[in-house]
Amino acid sequence: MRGVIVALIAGLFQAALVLPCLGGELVRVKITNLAFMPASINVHAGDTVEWVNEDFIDHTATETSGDWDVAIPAEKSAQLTVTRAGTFSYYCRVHPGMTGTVHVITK
Ligand SMILES: [Cu+2]
Repeated sequence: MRGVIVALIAGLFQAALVLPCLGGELVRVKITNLAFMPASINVHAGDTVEWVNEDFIDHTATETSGDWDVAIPAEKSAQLTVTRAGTFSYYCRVHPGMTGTVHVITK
């Protein structure tokens, strides 16, 4: 019994340590008809951006200065957790006319 209580307390303590890291929100960007919707989003550092590709073709979300490059296969979604504050412009490598911006502010 005592072992169970110790394990419980240890579990709670661990959760308290881990939870602040999981506090980020999920912010969705839809891709439809060769466009990021919305094209511009505001998020907090620690949030996760999820691109949901509703097109039948592959896209990417490629940061202009090479900070990140996310492949988003046809009819699939892909996620990126942003950690650094700043304004990040991105485009699709396959369709350079597709552009978007992620504004990341600190919490
Ligand atoms: Cu594309």
